[in-house]
This record gives sequence, structure tokens and C-alpha cells, in this order.
Amino acid sequence: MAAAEDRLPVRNPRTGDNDYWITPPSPKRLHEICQELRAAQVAWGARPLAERIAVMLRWADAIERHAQAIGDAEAIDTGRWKLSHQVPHMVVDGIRGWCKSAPALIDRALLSGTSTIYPNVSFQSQLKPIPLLGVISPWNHPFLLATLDAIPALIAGCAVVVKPSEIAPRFVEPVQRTVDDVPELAAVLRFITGDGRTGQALIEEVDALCFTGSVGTGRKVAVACANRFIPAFLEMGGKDAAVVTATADLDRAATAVLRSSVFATGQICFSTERVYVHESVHDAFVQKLVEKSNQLELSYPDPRRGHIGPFTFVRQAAIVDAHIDDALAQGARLACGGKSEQLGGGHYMRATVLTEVTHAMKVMTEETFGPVTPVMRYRTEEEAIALANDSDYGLSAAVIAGDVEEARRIGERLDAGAVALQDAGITIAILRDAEKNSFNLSGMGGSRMGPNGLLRFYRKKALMANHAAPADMLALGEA
Ligand code: TXE
Repeated sequence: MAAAEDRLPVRNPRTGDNDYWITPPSPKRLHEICQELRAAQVAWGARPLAERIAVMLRWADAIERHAQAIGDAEAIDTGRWKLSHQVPHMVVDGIRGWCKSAPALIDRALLSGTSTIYPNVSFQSQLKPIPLLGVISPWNHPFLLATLDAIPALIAGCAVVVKPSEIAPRFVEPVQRTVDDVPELAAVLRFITGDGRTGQALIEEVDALCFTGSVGTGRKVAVACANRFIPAFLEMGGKDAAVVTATADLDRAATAVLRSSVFATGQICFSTERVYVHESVHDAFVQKLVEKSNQLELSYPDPRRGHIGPFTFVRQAAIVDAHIDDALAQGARLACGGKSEQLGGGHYMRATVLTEVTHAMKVMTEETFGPVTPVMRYRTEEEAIALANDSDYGLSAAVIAGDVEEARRIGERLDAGAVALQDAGITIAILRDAEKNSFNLSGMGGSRMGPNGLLRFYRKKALMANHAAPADMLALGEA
């Protein structure tokens, strides 16, 4: 039984009150949990794929049954009503989608044939699941990011222990009920709550780790994983650029840029965080962007109305304010929006557009993670590409041009893993279909999307059979 002082308070992003508590497992208990999962994984990994898929599909059904309760909990976690209630269905689609695509992509990864070096040797590959995967996830999309990597890992045959962010852990209770509904799954999937200390302790227990979060924490996680020589798959956010060319349909461009900047209060890793617009259309674009921005309303006091909810993480409001202050102090102009405002204990911010920005400003270089769209003019295509690539990050990007071909020409030269053409912020579209790498500080460890999103959870083995007499040392002579 944990002592009361071991509990961690959780703040409600709409009221500002601490109205929920989590109790991290002791290191001893965490070790026991991981041992239980390891023991159960042996049978789970040995089951035929079709059986694991059948179990996962039952989990999807259970999530569907509990969708309302999960959505309600996540709505308190994040302060967002509508999206929080969509997320359980997105997770269900994710499970069903991976279950559908897994057999063929695993089949394609199983190679067999004759050696091109030793013609008498035949080979066959074997995929051995990593026994225990740890997932450390952030607060901005609690259920989605806790399960994005866990779902394909479970299908691959791993056991998984997930440590969601201490900022938004309420969803765990109703999700645990869905896991408990499927005993075979409950044996190999566990959610544990806690802060960075629990995350750090978890790394000592697992055989591979998936992390989503900040660069600073990602670096600590990468070092801890390197010390143990375990594979680490890290995604650390971005500073996604959007390029709008002179030929672009400006209404389309403003619609795409605004949505991808302010959706979920800008708290998405692939939010648009900086925009480069050709000088000939800059003013007209900004006018449209401001007009559209001014139509958006805060989702306060009724969480079911409006467009922009509170900051989920209270410190984020201060970070966003600091970025705006820094930009204004260096000569940026506020076209609309402005500072965060406190309403009923929550921190909110209207859709904010900044112009006359430069790369000397934090708002153009550091992850802002708020509903802010800084717009900078460019003169030539070369300049636009150079500006977009002048970043410590490289998660996603966008190009809105006169047509797809023009957008593709620019997009091919951008240093980012997923580039939206004629739209922005649509990275999730390729979840199971195409692979993408993070550039620079945005991540490491191979694609979490496409076939590798699942195949990375296998250790690849090769079994080789020699069908002729083995080479004889006596016959080989001196090497
Ligand atoms: O992330 P952290 P935070 C960015 C965003 C935000 C900043 C900080 O800019 O302002 O990150 O957010 C666990 N060992 N993003 O503080 O600290 C922690 O408990 C192991 C971008 O939430 O990185 C949580 O579960 N684990 C991002 C997880 O790491 C540790 C999404 C992430 O926390 C740990 C969220 C440690 N030493 C924030 N310390 C995106 N773009 O998707 C903490 N953790």
C-alpha cells in the first residue's frame, strides 16, 4: 500500500485545481510488474499471429464499449471535449487497421532463398519479438500517443508497459478496464502512472523503448537507453514549416495553415509552427489568415462549443507568452490574438498571427506548442527552401503551391520526414502506409509509421542450412 505522500497531484486544465492523484509503483513493484509481463510474453509471442490478432480485435471492441468513459476522462486530462471523445474511436481504427495489414507485411519481411555468396547454403529469416517494450508518452494526446507504438508492438508479439505523462493520466483508469475485459491482453499490457522518475526506472527494466516528448527529456532517455544498449525510438516534436508560393490558392493556403497551427490549441507535434509566404502574396495571405483566425472562438465556458480549448499543460501558456514577447521585443507585429488569458482557472489563447518575424526570434526556432502562426515573407524559391530547412527540427512540413507538381518540387527539397502537399498537418494519413524518418532533433530510431512501425519490434534472425559438405580446414590450408 503506497503512502499518501507518494501520490502525485494532477491539475485540471479547465479549473486549475488539483483534483486527481496518481500513485507511482515503487521500484520493487515496477520490477515485479515487468517480470510478470516478461513471463506472460513467452506464450503471447509464441501464439500464431492470427490468435494475437483475434485478441487485439476483442480489445478494440472493448474500447468501443468504454469509449464514452475514456473520452470523458481524456476530456478532463486535456480540457478538449470533441477531440477527446473521437480519440477512442481513432485508437479502435488503429487496432483494426494494424490487424488487417500485419499479416501481409510480416509475410513480406520473411525472406528465404539461396545465398548469393555460398550457393549451397539456403536461408530463412525468423522474426523474434522484442520481449518487453517500454512506452513513455506525453500529455498532449494522452490515449493516442500511449498506444500508437504499443498496438503494433503487441501484434508483433511483445509485452508492453506504458508510462503516460503525469500531466494527463486520467484516461488510464477507464482504459485499464478495457484491458481487463480481455484477460489474454491484460497479461501482456500494463499501464503504470508516475513522473520522470518512474520513466527513468522503466528504462532499466525493458528491452526497447519508445518515447514521445521534449528534446531535453528525449536526450536523457536516449542516454539511458544507450547505456543499456537497448533500441530507442524517439520522437521529439518539431517546428514544422509551411511554404505558400505566389501561385497558391490563398484561401486554401490560409485554411490549411490555420487549422494545422491552432487545432488542439497547437499542441500537436506536427502543428504548423512557421509559415513562409512569397512576398507578392504575403499581405493578401495574412489578411485571409487573420480574417479566418478572428472567426475562431475559445471553447470557454462550455467545453462543447468553440474551437480552441485551454492549454493542457499550465507551463505551456508561459512558454507561448514568452515566445510572443520575445518576437514583439525584436520587431514582430501582432496581426491578431496575443497573450494567454486566464478564464475560470484555465489558460487560453486566441488564434494568434505574427508578421515581420525573423529567425532571431524564439517563435521561429523553438517549439512553441500553442495556437500561434508566425508568417515571414520570402523572395525566391531557393530562399523559401533555405529558410524552411534552417531549423534544429525536421518532423513534418507543408507546401501549398499552384498545383501538386509545383508543391512536390519544393517538398522534395525540404528536410522533414512527412511533407504535406496542398495541405498541412496531415502526417497521420500515412500511419500504416509509408515510412518517414525524423530529421535533426525531431527524432531517432527509424520510422514509427508504415511497415517499419511494426517490423521494428522484431529482432531479425537468419537460419542458414548448408546442403553440401562443410568447408574442411585441412583442405583450406593457410588462411
Ligand atoms: O515533456 P517531457 P513535457 C514538448 C513541448 C513541451 C515540452 C515539455 O514543447 O513544452 O515538450 O513537455 C517522461 N526519464 N512536447 O514536460 O518532459 C514524462 O513523465 C524518462 C513535445 O510533458 O518530455 C512524460 O511521460 N522519462 C511533444 C514524458 O517523459 C521521463 C509532446 C514526456 O515528458 C523523464 C509533448 C526521464 N528523465 C511535449 N522525464 C510532441 N511534439 O509531440 C520525464 N519523463
